[in-house]
Amino acid sequence: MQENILVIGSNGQIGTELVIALRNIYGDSNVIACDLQPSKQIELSAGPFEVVNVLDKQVVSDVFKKYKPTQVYLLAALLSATGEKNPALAWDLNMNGLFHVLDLAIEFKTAKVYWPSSIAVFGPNSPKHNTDQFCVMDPNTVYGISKLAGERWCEYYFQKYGLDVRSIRYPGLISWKAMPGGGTTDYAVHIFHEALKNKSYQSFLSATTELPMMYMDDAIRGTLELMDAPADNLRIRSAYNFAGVSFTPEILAEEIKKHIPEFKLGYVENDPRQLIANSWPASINDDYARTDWGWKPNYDLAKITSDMLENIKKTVY
Ligand code: AKB
Repeated sequence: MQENILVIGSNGQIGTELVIALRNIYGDSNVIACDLQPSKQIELSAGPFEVVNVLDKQVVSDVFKKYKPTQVYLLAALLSATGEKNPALAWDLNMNGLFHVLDLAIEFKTAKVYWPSSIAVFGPNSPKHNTDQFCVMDPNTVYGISKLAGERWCEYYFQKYGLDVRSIRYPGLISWKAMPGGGTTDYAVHIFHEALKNKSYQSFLSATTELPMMYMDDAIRGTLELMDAPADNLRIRSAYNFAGVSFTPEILAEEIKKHIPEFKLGYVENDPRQLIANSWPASINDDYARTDWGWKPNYDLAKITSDMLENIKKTVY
């Protein structure tokens, strides 16, 4: 069967790499990138692009009508730090964007929908270590609240309407092709750029703040594996816990120093992102993903660090 795949939010950190990966599999013309404006990434200009504001349901509906997508990936969202600066917009975009896509997927009989959740669904009373799929969840950011509510709606649409919607709780994602925008885990990308440019970095998270992280190559592969998994194998229709590695700024700096011995890490105090990070787990239990669709990460911290430094050096500086 020919696939027609919409990626809404194609210019972001995940979208940029997902469009490239999907086009490699399904062909350039079968993957339609959609965002508020065309991408500056040359690689993304190989296939079709549509200007789409996911909050404008008529525009989204017109794109569904034009392409009759078999799969839709909805990535447009405001992340944790930006969401706290503009809670009303974060709630509106993260919730109504999702409703528009879920409702149109039913109307246009889209076979599969992908929507990302996040470790932000956990909160200060969730277990800190090896956090389970099912546990206390009391997110205290607008982003986390919207992701937890979105998960419940995804499961609701699956149960009530039979919509095949799939989701993952992403940890902080580390990548070099596109910068992250407005997250609490962004330090783990900025640090590589600053290490190469200035041999120093001021971290907005404290030395010992441990968070779950993952290399983008693993995240994209895991996402595509989940989307390819037989529906009957999937026990989770909210969003799967998904783990790569966990580390602190201090541990990451030690790894960078193996490549750049002069590298110095300093700390900015009282950054509002610290409070968000304090409310999130340090590590995640992803047994359901491993059992249901065979998830296994390939990148440990050493491999992430050498790959990031090598690629940023080659492409940016
Ligand atoms: C953020 O920091 O907001 C995101 C996330 C963990 O979902 N990277």
